[in-house]
Amino acid sequence: MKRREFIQNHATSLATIALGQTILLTPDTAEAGILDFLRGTPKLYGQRKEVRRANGKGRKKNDYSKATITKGVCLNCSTVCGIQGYVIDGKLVKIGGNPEDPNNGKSLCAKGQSGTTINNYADRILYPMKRVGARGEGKWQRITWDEAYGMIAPRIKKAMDEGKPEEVAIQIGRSRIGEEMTRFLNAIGSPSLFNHRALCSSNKRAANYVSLGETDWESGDFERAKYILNFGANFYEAHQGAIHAAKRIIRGRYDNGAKLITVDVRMSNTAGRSDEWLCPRPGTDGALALAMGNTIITAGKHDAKWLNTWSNINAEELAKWIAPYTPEWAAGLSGIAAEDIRRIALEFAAAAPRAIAFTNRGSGAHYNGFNADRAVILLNAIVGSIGKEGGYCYGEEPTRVPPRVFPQPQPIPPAPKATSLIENPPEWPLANKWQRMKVGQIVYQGIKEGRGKMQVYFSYCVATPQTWPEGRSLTVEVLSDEKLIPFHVCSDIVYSEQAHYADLILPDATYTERWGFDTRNNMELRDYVTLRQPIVQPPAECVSFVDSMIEIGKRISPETAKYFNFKNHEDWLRQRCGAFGKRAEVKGPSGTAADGFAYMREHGVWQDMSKPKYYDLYNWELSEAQLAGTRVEGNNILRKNAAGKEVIVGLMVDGKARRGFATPSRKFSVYHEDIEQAAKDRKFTEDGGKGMPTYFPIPTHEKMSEEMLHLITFKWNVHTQGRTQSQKFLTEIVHHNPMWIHTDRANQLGIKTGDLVEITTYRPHGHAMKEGAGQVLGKAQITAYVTEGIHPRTVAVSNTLGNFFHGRAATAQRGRRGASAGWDNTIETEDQDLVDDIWWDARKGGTGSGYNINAILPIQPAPLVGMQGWYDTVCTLRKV
Ligand SMILES: Nc1nc2c(c(=O)[nH]1)N[C@H]1C(S)=C(S)[C@@H](COP(=O)(O)OP(=O)(O)OC[C@H]3O[C@@H](n4cnc5c(=O)[nH]c(N)nc54)[C@H](O)[C@@H]3O)O[C@H]1N2
Ligand SMILES: Nc1nc2c(c(=O)[nH]1)N[C@H]1C(S)=C(S)[C@@H](COP(=O)(O)OP(=O)(O)OC[C@H]3O[C@@H](n4cnc5c(=O)[nH]c(N)nc54)[C@H](O)[C@@H]3O)O[C@H]1N2
Ligand code: SF4
Ligand SMILES: [Mo]
Repeated sequence: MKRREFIQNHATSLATIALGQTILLTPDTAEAGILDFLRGTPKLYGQRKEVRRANGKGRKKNDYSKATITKGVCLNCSTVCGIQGYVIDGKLVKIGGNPEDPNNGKSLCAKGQSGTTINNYADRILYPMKRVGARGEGKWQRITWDEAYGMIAPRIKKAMDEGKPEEVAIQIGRSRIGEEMTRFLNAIGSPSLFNHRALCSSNKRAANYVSLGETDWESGDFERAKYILNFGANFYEAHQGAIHAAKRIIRGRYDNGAKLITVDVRMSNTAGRSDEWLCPRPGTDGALALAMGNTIITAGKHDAKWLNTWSNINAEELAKWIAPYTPEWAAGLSGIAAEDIRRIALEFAAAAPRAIAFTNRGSGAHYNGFNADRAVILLNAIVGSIGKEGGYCYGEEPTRVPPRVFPQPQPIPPAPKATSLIENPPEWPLANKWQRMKVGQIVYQGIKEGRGKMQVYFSYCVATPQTWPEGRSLTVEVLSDEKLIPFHVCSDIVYSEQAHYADLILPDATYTERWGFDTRNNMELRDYVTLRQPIVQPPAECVSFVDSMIEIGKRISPETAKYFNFKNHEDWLRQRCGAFGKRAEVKGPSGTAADGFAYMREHGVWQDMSKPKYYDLYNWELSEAQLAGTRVEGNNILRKNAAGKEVIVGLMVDGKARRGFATPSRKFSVYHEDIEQAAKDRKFTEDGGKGMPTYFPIPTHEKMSEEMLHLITFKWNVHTQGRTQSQKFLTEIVHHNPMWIHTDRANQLGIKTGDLVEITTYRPHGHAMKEGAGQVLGKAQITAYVTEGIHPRTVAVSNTLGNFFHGRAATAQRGRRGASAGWDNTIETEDQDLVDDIWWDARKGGTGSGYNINAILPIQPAPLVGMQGWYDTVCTLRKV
């Protein structure tokens, strides 16, 4: 085949590839808009020329009374809403909320409803494929699953035989199969699970663990709150519990008269729907929170009794320590008037305990974000709203499927003995302290520097060239290098940014075609577990990645096979329902795993009603059974020796044995010894070295010249990172992401909406990653959107768009999929919308597929915890 013919086939003919046939899947000249962007000269802001055939002529209306309804779990974002799918004639035609789901009930967002487009997606990968050209050239050959497994299992065995199991690694994004991944890697003996948490929310998670001891996530009792103080969560559009929080906050506001204050550097949809919007300078949320705490304590409106009983720093000590953080001091840093800081702080205190101060990535995705989030959580302690009705609540281990109810099948592989400097980099001692959060953004740097070798590198549910900082430079450089990554197996559902750099592509089942248990924090303050089950069967040769892992595990060696003693993922989950089948609420006829599994299939969810709601969890009295064998030692702490291990079980308060917080002091931790120690070990002095929540300026911001601006990113309501761009209805709504710039700065620079602007970004200053500080990282040209709705010193570009791959909707490539042999008729033959209606195609006068700003965002892990300081980037602008 000549190159030209390959190009004609292009990515659009993926579904039609025959066994043994070769295909070229690389961006061609047709995608000039995108390639131009890479070279820094994108097409200008185009106009929509052709009108969509919007009348829906010839489309059949669905009769939902004829539909089969199956429960499942959405995964178009990490909120994991319970869903029910409506299937007519074997096709998933509609997705609604699972009314039994305690978190979202019947509510779903637009992305959730778009889930019907991913199964019949005409640009989907349907067969295993191996690379036949050079890495990244895009030349693929269809192979059988047997061949694919035959390429993987012996390579893993070789690494194990050489005593280097850590050289088998899995890179994951929003996966929701953590337990399955862990079993697979533990069976091999590898610790190398590289996850996304440092790119996502590890500062917030660490702040919750430090303060509360047992959870990474709060479950604010929003519905009953009177005052909601939101530091940088955009829950009307994004947030890990978007629907869950938003619907309760709406009820709180409209049924309960709650006031909502949003701190954001940009007029997000959440800020716009709040009673007040505070727009500080980026990275100063921690200063605001501390000054609010100062105001409350100075005015004597704090809950001294709560602090003296439950905090490891009493009210008097706290008052002394917080004294320097005055509203005037915070006003100087943030630009928010001291009188507003005072007023809001006192309103917050007056509403307590029905008052919640909480965070998300706006406060957390910074160099000082761990401390900012600790300071915000502290506000709840100061007013005594922790665990109270209408306050800052949380549950026990809310983000794990409870093993007491759904135990893993035996034998369970032991934790690996091997270690990996990439998985656990010593520069960030708090990254893996409470939870394996890792420092995902330095994985490629680590591989490049030879901190760890890779023999087999899996990627799953991740699109690092798109979603990681320096995604188009360092990330692609390492992914392309066959010496650094000799064998890359990518599991995906479409030919993605990640798949393009693989050696083997495994076509996965989508979240409406596969199995899994899932859970997250429950806003109803009870443990709950959901079941993801196939609503429809996967098309062609798509296989759920967990089933592939089981098959690989069985093929490596008898030693690994023994840990995969089940037929498939479905069987594995059924086996986990043994104890569950005996529970009273299941009421099965046989009291077996089959009954438990049938219950989960029918309801899609189980909620533990046997315990009270988790209000005042720390104040729960210990039962006789829990008290057995305990002794009281130093600071009223209850300890016991359980199977040779010393454990802390509670706290004596006013002569009663209470559960307390799961911290070393058994109290809410304002101070934390692990932080003090970690800072000392790493010679990190900027936080004052006292283990207390504090504010310190972001070094990169300290060094900004007058012409420099903050560059932040944000999430769209209809898109999720690297996952939704291929979904035509969502991409039809949002496919363009111009740079927001404030009117004043735009006027200064002579920039109008629609003008082309060149952004230059710079490498950060600061602890642990010092190389090249202050140097230019990259340049990109992008169109401007002038607005009052952003901080005057800040520009903002949404992440998510600017795809090179992911099919026609994502790359804005209108036209036919090439026809060739091997078409599988179990899926739709062609999608006319993709053929005719991609009106945003730049070649037809549209705006194209947008910009991938991650190409020019620097890697910048925060001190100690290692979270990516996404919103610390600085830039300069030039009108083109
Ligand atoms: N600039 C900037 N960058 C960011 C962020 C930001 O705010 N700003 N946010 C960060 C955050 S919070 C996160 S969590 C990360 C997430 O980053 P990623 O984990 O990379 O993104 P996802 O969207 O979760 O995953 C995208 C990939 O999963 C594939 N996929 C989708 N469904 C399936 C499936 O069923 N099976 C398989 N095997 N693959 C599937 C998609 O095709 C795509 O290739 O991005 C980070 N990147
Ligand atoms: N629609 C949609 N929903 C999603 C996702 C998605 O991609 N799209 N992703 C899911 C995932 S993985 C995650 S982690 C969550 C993230 O959910 P969120 O944290 O709610 O969303 P982000 O857009 O990452 O950041 C929130 C806000 O921070 C603001 N911000 C930037 N700098 C600052 C600052 O210094 N201070 C303050 N106060 N605000 C600042 C931005 O303008 C933005 O509006 O969303 C989840 N849900
Ligand atoms: S918030 Fe939307 S996309 Fe996210 S899980 Fe829920 S319905 Fe799905
Ligand atoms: Mo995330």
